[in-house]
Amino acid sequence: MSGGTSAATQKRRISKPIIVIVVAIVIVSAALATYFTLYFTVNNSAQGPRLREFTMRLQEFGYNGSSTGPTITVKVGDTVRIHVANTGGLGHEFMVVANKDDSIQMMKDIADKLVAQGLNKTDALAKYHAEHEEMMMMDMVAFSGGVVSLEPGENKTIEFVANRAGTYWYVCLEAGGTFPKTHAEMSMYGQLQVNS
Ligand SMILES: [Cu+2]
Repeated sequence: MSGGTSAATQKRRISKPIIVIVVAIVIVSAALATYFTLYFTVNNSAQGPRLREFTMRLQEFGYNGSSTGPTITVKVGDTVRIHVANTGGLGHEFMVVANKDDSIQMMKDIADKLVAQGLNKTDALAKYHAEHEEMMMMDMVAFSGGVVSLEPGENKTIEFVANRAGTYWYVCLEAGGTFPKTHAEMSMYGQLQVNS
């Protein structure tokens, strides 16, 4: 008789923890479902800042196999990460500027000045390069971090925060192989649209 009682007690002792475990699993599952629903809602929201990634292959003279590059469209506050590869045979750069025509004109003026000085092409190009570096250090680049120079075969990544709305441009103002013309004058540019 005592044997039967102890078996029933054992049954009750086993079933209680099982109920606790099942309830715990249900609570944890509900919490996880809520968390992931919220997580994806927040991350897919068009309102908040996002990380936007792009790939640009640079070659003579353009991007991803075309002449002028594709328009990059982002929103104010987005972090823009661009994987840049130089698949061409010349040195190139990827630089985001506020005004394409002003930037080209600035470098054209420098090139013309060096030509007028009667320097040979190698010396002129070296001086052009030095002056261009100086421009890049100053305020030619529209967003901090929005510039990179690449030798043939190099891959680099740039990242910047598009913190102001407007129409910007990416250009290559290198002049190797084209001096006194810049690569931008050979269609090496594209638009960056930052929407508010
Ligand atoms: Cu170039």
